Amino acid sequence: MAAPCYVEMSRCCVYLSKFALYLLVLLCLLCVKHTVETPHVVRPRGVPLSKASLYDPEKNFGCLDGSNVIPFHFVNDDYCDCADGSDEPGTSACPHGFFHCTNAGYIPKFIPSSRVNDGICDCCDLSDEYDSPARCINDCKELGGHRIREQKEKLEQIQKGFETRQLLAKEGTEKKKEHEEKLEQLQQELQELEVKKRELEVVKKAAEEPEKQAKEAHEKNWQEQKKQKADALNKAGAEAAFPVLDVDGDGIITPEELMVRTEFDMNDDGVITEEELKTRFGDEGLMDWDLETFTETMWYKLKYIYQHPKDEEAEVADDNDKEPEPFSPPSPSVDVTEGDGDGSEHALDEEEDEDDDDDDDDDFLEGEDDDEDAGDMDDDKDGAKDKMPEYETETKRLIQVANDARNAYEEAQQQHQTMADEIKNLERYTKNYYGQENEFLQLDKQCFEYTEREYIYKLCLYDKVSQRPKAGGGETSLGVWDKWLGTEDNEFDQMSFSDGVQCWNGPKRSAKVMVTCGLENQLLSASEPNRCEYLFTFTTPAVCTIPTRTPDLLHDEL
Ligand code: MAN
Repeated sequence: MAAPCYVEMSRCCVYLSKFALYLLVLLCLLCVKHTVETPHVVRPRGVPLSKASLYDPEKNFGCLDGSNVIPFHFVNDDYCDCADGSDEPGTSACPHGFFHCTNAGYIPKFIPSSRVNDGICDCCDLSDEYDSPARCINDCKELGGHRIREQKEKLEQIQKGFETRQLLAKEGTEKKKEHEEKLEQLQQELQELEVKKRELEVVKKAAEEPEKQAKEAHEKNWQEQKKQKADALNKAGAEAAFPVLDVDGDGIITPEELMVRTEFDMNDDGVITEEELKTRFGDEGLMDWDLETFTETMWYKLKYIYQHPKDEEAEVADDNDKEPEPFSPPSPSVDVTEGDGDGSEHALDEEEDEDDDDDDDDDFLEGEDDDEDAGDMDDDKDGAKDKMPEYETETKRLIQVANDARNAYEEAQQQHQTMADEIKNLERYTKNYYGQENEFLQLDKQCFEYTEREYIYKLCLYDKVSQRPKAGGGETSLGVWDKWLGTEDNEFDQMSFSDGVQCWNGPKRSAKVMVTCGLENQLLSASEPNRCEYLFTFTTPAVCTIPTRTPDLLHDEL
């Protein structure tokens, strides 16, 4: 590169007298091309404004790294005297030096000294190519204008985001207050409800005891009636069968008389042996019976096999091939369903039995025939399942009182549960941190999705993060809400979610969400930088703050 005239002059200065030196330096200072960078602050070429004071033409120059002290006219003489290149800020003489472009109207910058006058314009103000054939246009103003427009747009965005954040904060604070008041009120009500619930439980227990007793008494009475009825039916059956079986009419049924009954013939050979009687009826089959003992004992064994003559006739008329039907005794002469005369019990009615599937609600008021036992077999045989009579008026009243007490208690219990759930839900607003001004409260539990190549990711703030395959399939938990991971400058820098589904042969899944200012709440990206560790970016106006410093370029360096 051709050395400029001032360099030659500088080199000569070394050999001239002190006077001549100062004179020359003065002349050099007058050379605009050599030293004056801007009309405002005089400083050697390539020196930034911030370091101008270190280059005092009235003094020797101390290399900025302290490596040397040289006469000031050695500065920018195209000869490298300082190890850090600070004596040659405006030439390419020093390998480690830097040239500063002021780039008035745009961004000032440093370039390596080697790029000075290398034929390529690195500075938009062209100051790096002051002695080169490079033909460039100074476009600093245009670039600066463009940048200012960009900065303004950015500022407007930040301003808008900040306004939304202020709105979020306002609404969040109102909501928080609302939640706190509601929580306090519900906690108070819950205490009152607990007292009420305990009282209602006492009332319920007090009402259930007499109800239980009355129902048990009623049921006991009913069981007794059923037994009486069964006994009566049994007696009637025995009395009807006895004269038939007592063939000689002497008042005693003997084994020989039983042997004439074909229905007792086990092997259908027409002959009934003692052995057959014994097999059918045990030892009793070989004993003699009068009416009383027959009714009490033998009839029970015999009645299911015995065929009354009337039945036999009907059978013959009906169908000879049919299997013999068991004996149906005539109805007892005593109407056992009759109550104690106060009209509170209703007569048994087969039709009513068909309504056995009464509503549960009525079960308290109407008896249920759910207690059939062996003693009721007579009834069963007839298909006449008796239904327990209605409860008496007083019992009904006691049941009603107990029902009301139960309902009131259950209602209080239900209210208690609902209230406890609501309290639990509201308590999360006191546990979670939504910011000094509650700017994040409105985002609580709000969910956002991001779809990438393989998965659909879902982020629910203060709740969970999950992943589900795009092709279909279940959700995998990538973590539940853990905490904010803040920095000194930004408490809402990242969200942390942990304790997700365990990775096969690996850790439990976890996720971090980087949060930045944006006009919309939006999940912008999702990735898995390490296996089962997920990274998201999320924008929200909730973190948009007005910068304390306006962007640099709005203030150009003088
Ligand atoms: C699933 C997904 C992936 C994860 C693997 C680990 O395929 O949850 O994100 O890397 O499991 O086995």
